[in-house]
Amino acid sequence: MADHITKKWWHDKVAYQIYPKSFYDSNGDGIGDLPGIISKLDYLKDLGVDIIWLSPCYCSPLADEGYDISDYYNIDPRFGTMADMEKLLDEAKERNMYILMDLVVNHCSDEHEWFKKACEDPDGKYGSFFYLRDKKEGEFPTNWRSYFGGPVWDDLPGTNKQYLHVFHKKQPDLNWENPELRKEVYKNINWWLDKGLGGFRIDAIINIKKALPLRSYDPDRADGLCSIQAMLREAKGIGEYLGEMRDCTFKKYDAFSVGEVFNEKPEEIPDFIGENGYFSSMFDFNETVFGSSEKGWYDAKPITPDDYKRCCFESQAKIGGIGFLSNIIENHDEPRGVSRYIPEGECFPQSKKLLAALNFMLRGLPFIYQGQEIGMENVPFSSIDEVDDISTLDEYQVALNAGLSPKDALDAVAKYSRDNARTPMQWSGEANAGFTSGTPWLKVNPNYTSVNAAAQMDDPDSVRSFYKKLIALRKDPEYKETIVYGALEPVWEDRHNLMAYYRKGDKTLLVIGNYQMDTQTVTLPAPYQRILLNNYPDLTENEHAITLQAYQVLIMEM
Ligand code: TEU
Ligand code: CA
Repeated sequence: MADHITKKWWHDKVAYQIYPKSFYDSNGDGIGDLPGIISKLDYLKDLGVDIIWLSPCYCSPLADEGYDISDYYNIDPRFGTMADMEKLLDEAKERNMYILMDLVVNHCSDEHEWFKKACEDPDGKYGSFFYLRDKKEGEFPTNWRSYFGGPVWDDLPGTNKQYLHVFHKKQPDLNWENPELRKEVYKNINWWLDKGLGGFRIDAIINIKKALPLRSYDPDRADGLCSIQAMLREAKGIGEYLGEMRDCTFKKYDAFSVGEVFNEKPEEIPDFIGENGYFSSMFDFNETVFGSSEKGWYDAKPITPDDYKRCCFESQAKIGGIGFLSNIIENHDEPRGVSRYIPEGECFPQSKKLLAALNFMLRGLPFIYQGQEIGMENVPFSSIDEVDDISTLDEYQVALNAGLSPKDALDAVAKYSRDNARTPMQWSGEANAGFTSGTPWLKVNPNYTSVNAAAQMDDPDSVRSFYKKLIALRKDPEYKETIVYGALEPVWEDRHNLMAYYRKGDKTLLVIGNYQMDTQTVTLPAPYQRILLNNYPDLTENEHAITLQAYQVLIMEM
């Protein structure tokens, strides 16, 4: 399998996502910042991290927490200065680490200079950087519903036109049909790569290609609007732009790029992440989108261990040896994975480690989201007033409109709120979880007294220590080739609450997890040679039969 793949510098790496606002606050203003990140590089190095993806820290009004950029060439003063960014790049390099920034170019902020100029002269150069349409009374140009609720059209201030925003109204969509706009984007990417960036995570990129001419689709809710998906299903030819972007930027630098790609068709996978694909990798969202409903979060169906297994194996089969998925348990848009993928009431260190091992050993690039390595959990929200995230606020309203009581609406959206992942990183059991000496911008999860990094650093049985062992195993010269390049082969697929697979390269490894509280006995097809990792101190064996304890997970060499 490895034979036909050209080896790349990033294949054997381990990545870690930082949400700067919530990682570590160095100056007591309650907001995480770049100097804070620099001061924690050794913590990440100790864990074994190679690549760090920073969620946006460019100048931004923070309407969508930085995913609304008003200046692509500067750091927002709340996060630090360009000198801090340069220092971060230097310090990372010294530790053989790579920094990725977030490339948010489906849209910019309505406070970006381009947008201001478009308002001043909608028929001029910058007007054509956006999607503008003449305003008609009582009718929008199309009936699309924004991802954050409401119509995608708003008045272009000071004009008789309207502009398109598939996300928030402070995030006007950029017009990728315009070669001048594309040139500006590539210029910016190269400017950052010249500074020594390792690459980019590429935000919401499937949205850059609109089906033209823009038109309405059948409404799918009582609001008379339709999901953006209806339009995206019809949009053809995104590859032209993505290929051009690759050739004008990443390729020249051998940079790493990971795309936020949803809904790719199986036949498109080689174009996206094959040899000379548009991106080095793309995220696997099969597990995160499972159970989602067209109606909204309130109607989503929870995922069971068997569903989780099926989703992982489906993605693995789809990609095969074509390229490398980036595997996640959570990110800044999702609830905490341990609260989502482990049935309610069963979240404890062993089950957290099981989830870690099952995900980490999949073929692909492991991405860890800040706090995942210490087993951070969802937040117990007691009021919608505690929520900051615009997406959750919208979904709460959708739930109320559907007739849910305020309490039921809160319970329903709390499970999926993006704020679950955005509470401050829990560094210690001290005030504010050691995140800030001031008042944190978002309430700290009250469980920080028991779940925090300080308590786990020197405990060999902690969740963090388990992650550290998983990372070390991936880098072990004995097993690296197999873990990075080896094929994945599911076993006992139909067994309830058992997730097991082989990784086959120059070695054969068996990963096996008992995804439940009850014990489960499995007869191994052959004796194993050794156990490489076990989340329990021992293993119950009888000839070839092993009996797994509650949420016991093993990595064995066969
Ligand atoms: O997310 C894109 C996206 O489509 C979603 O993840 C989803 O619609 C949203 O999270 C609904 O809750 C990216 C970023 O990851 C996200 O943080 C930004 O808000 C969004 O793009 C806009 O830039
Ligand atoms: Ca700060």
